[in-house]
Amino acid sequence: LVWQSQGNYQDVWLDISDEGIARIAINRPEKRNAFRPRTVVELYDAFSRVRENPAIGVVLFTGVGPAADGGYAFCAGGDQSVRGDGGYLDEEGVPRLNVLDLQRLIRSIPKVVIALVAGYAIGGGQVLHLLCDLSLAAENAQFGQTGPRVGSFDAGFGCSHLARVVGQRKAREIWFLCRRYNAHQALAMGLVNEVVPLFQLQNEGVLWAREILQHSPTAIRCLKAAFNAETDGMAGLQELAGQATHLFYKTEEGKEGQQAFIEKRNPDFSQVPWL
Ligand code: 2NE
Repeated sequence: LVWQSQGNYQDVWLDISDEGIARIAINRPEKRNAFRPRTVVELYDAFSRVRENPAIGVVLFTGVGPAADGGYAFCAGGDQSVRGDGGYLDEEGVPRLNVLDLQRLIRSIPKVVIALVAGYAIGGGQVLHLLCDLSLAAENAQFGQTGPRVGSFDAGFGCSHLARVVGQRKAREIWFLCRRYNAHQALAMGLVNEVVPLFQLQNEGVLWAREILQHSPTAIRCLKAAFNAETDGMAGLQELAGQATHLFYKTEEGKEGQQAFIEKRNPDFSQVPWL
């Protein structure tokens, strides 16, 4: 697999492969890949670039590591050292952490996002991993919430989607007790799809991606939208509806409507059966 680096980021790596796979990594290993506002802006930009690239079908989302002290992390959540009055402060001193926008982008991007978790996925980092379509954990992965301990919480997808993935009892345990869970515990509760040795994590992600990439892009895109539609209310239905409109535009029937407008004539749908 040949990777080509893209973007001019400080906190993030974006690599595009020649096989339809992108890799996005948080690059703050000395902070266990905790995100600050800049990190979120850059992640949003990287995911948006990938969204616009029709050659890419699968995104591997991970954290750079190990750090100089040998520690691994997918992401340790919000960077507590930049938390000020009203939230996480950006370089202008404004609380501007658009991580909820990023969560929605990961959910709505019409490609498969696979989290590759080595080390810690804690707090907002655990939520980001949760919102990926699939999650592969290295043997050293550790998951958990700390919000009630550090004065924070995610009452959005971080609760509702977690409860859908692991069940109400386990989700409440995770948030109320703030314990840590190892990779095998995470597998047992359905939080991850598979546990693999650390050295094999990226390879495994590439194997899963290659398998997905053999399948129909339209089917995968519509299925992802369908899974979201079931849980995301009107916004979820909107995504699925967008896929339906996209398919309709490709039909003779859809094209006739547009062509008739351009040619300033009445559309002729007489050949279209009322199935
Ligand atoms: C992640 C964890 C368990 C790792 O522990 P360990 O022992 O392996 O490493 P250590 O020494 O704690 O951390 C290494 C360096 O990373 C920094 C640490 O401060 C340390 O830096 P130095 O002291 O060496 O300079 N670091 C790690 N996590 C950080 C963070 N989140 N912010 C800033 N610096 C961080 C352990 O480090 C840990 O428990 N981290 C904190 C996890 C946490 O509480 N995250 C925030 C949850 S709230 C949240 O993410 C959130 C939300 O609830 C709602 C909306 C948005 C965000």
